[in-house]
Amino acid sequence: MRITKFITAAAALSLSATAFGAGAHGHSHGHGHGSGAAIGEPANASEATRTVTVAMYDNYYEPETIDIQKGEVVRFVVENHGQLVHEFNIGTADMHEAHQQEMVMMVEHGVIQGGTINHQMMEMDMGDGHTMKHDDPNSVLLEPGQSGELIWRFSGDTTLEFACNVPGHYQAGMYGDVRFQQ
Ligand SMILES: [Cu+2]
Repeated sequence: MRITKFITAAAALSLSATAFGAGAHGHSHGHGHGSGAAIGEPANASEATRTVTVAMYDNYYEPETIDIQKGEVVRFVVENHGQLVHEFNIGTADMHEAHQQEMVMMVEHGVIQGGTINHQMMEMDMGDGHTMKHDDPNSVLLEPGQSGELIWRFSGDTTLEFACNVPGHYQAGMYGDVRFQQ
């Protein structure tokens, strides 16, 4: 009992220390102030000037590179043609790395099992008011045969990749470059 309490306190302490450090030095990865503007932001379909279709396979994208104008609003139609659950996520390499750790937990808790997403498990309270819900505005997570949409306004201020953060997929090469045009 005492040990459990100690671990909880230590974890809380290291968490807040991390948060403080991140804020103080301005390194936030998608959840803090400022970073949203750097990677861009979600937009409305009516603002999009073109549609880009992205096909997902096991484990790669088609196309592998997407050319974007700075400030452009693009409507992505994402189709999962594979046998596994895949994600289309727009972010920096650091953001993808952080998100991969979250997705390892989703697999460990049975939220993602090969080709299926357990939505019931996703809604479950993990004990501290947090759920395994996957509702990041810069990401779509799809089962085989599903398709989804993501409308994104690109700022062009930072180097971006699109990536699948389902465990092992990024490592297998499931990412591509966003190439900004001058
Ligand atoms: Cu994938």
